[in-house]
Amino acid sequence: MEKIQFFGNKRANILATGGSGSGKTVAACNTFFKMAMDGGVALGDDIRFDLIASGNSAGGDIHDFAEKYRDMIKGTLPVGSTDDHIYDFAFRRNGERLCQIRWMDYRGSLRTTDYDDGDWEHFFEMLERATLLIYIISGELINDYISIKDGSLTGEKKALKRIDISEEVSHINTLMEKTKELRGSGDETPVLFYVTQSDYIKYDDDNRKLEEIISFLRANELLKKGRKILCCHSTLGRDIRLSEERNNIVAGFAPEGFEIPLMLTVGYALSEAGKEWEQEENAKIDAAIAEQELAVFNKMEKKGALANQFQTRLLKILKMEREDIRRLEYQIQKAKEEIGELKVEQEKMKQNNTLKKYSQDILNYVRSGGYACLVDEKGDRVPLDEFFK
Ligand SMILES: Nc1nc2c(ncn2[C@@H]2O[C@H](COP(=O)(O)OP(=O)(O)OP(=O)(O)O)[C@@H](O)[C@H]2O)c(=O)[nH]1
Ligand SMILES: [Mg+2]
Repeated sequence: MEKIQFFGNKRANILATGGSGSGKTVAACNTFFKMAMDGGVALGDDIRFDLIASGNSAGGDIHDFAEKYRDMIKGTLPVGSTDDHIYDFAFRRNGERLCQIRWMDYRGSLRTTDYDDGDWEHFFEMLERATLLIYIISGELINDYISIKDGSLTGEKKALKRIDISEEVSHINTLMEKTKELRGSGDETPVLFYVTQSDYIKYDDDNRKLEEIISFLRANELLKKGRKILCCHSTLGRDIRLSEERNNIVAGFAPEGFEIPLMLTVGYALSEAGKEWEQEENAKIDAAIAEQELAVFNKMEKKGALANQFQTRLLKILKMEREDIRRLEYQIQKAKEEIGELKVEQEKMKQNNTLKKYSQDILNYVRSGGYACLVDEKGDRVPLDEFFK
């Protein structure tokens, strides 16, 4: 097995912000099962990624997730959360632990009133440390936006849906401002707009869904400058049918896309850790190269001074001095060779940056699914590869 070359555990923090009923708990549970069942997810024949529960409450967490998942298979959806919950996971690649993950699933009621000071502190702490800034938008809202745009919603219904959209956008803007306050205005943490319940979007094609999500973001001025902006979507089933109260699944349970926010988060964390490691190694090798270059410079000066001396004195060079020059020439040659070897080592080190390589594998996995895209501040699509650069 390949050896990991970083020091200590890399960490990723996940906080997907969204209102009550936006699908946070469904997302946590389905992500866990997608990544824990059948040995996780695969990239080609040789690479597998999976998730294990870790930490003191691992046993209880697995049990809770299993209960919820069993209920969903039998047709019952989770009731709204009454408490916040922190999950600890370890992300693995071919059985090797790569990254510790802390995932906060909070009760969306924080948008109403029942959060006390302690709850807020907890939430803000997570907002400050989250690896990506994830904003959940319901697929139903995106569909309302489409229906307003294409004229299929009119009159009072349209007016009401416009308020719903504006309420949601206001929440996101407020959160964005709060995040800036906590992390400083120079913060460049990437933003992920995560559309849950994407079965509500009237177009089945994934690309079309993503186009409509981007159109929504553009129309509502949510594409901020100076940041990488990602979009993705998930659903409990493309053709899912729920009961009228929406607490039961009538047919079509076939979850899709839930692992994508996790994969994007871990990929980004590993790529940042890889960059950090490379910078540290580079600095060490750069220092060694500078030392050798200084040695070459000093010896050239000494050699120059000796040669100069003979010329000005018009003396014949002494045997002892000739040996001095030869010794200096030899040392200069050796130092130059050493510099060459250090430069080769530097190149090799960059190629052996396994953290970057692993993050690239994760990106390749995400790209193969078509549930996510990267856009610039104008909303134009950019190749997903640019995300980790
Ligand atoms: N159609 C559809 N409905 C979904 C999907 N995911 C979640 N829902 C609906 O959304 C409801 C709430 O999902 P939760 O995951 O409990 O939402 P939450 O964000 O955790 O809500 P709180 O815990 O109250 O903050 C579910 O009971 C379903 O009715 C989906 O992919 N498709
Ligand atoms: Mg919940």
